[in-house]
Amino acid sequence: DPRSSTSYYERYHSLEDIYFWIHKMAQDYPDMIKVLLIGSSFEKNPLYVLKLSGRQERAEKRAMWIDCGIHAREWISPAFCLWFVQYSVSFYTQNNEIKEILDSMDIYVLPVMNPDGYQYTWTTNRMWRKNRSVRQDSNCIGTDLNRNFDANWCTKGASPRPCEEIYCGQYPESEPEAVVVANFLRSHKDVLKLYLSIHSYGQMLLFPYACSNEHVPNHADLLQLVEEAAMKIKKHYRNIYKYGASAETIYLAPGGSDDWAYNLGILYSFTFELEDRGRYGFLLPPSLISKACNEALLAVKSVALRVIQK
Ligand code: ING
Ligand code: ZN
Repeated sequence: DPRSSTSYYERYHSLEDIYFWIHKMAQDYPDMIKVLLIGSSFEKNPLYVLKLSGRQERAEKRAMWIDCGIHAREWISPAFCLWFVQYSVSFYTQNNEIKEILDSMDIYVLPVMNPDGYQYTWTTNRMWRKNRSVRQDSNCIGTDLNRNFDANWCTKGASPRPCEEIYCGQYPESEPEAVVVANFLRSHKDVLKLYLSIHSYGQMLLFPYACSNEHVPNHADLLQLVEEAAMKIKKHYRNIYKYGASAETIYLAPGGSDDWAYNLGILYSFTFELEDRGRYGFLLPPSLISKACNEALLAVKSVALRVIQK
């Protein structure tokens, strides 16, 4: 069993390995983990969600969502989803914070939202970002899934040209991966209180809007949550994370999943950009996985606990 070595989570894993891990985790923790097949990618790779639940059943249980691997080359992102699931099930009894979170909210984790692209970064091109969808009217492949959601779709900060890295697709939700996620979020919107999307790199804790320079109505509230999370990271890991509304902290980016989730009514919606700040960029070495994941874990727990208190 590869997972009996603690270093399983300090390495990157192929898509095939991750699929194996998903089923093994569900077998090993049948009381806390259910596997949901929510759809499939352009190349028909399955999109699995792990539903994590605490052992204490409470009435009126809310839920949160975490997706990883929207962008193929951001390998630390799926590594974080694996790290998070493992942490949740193995520290549930020992860590009061994760217990409180899991007893209050079901956690839906999508470890690899862009499986085709992720696989392609393992076999062919390590720096691939988009999915791998093919169009009849262009030789270029792939749509940026984080420009394909219906939030000021394909305005400034996205491109209508299929050969570009930030290609928005033919229309909002033209891509199977985006539709599958959007449908899942739509059908669970009454229970979902928190949406998290994990990217790299840049060390930033971001919230809507990315698609406009407007401030959202609960801007101050969201700012307070990410400021607190960034302070905790600074204190525990002596590392600096920027935080704020995406458009003013990183750049204008229409069609992103967190803006769309926010507009759907999930008013605590975030995108976290994990380590680093550019030294290794997307090629973060395995020896830095644990620090990157522990920082992100601290931020996720901090934000989730605040949302529970609301
Ligand atoms: N960054 C994100 C991107 O898709 C972002 C930034 C955040 C866009 C929130 C939209 C919404 O460009 C990376 N690294 O992918
Ligand atoms: Zn990204």
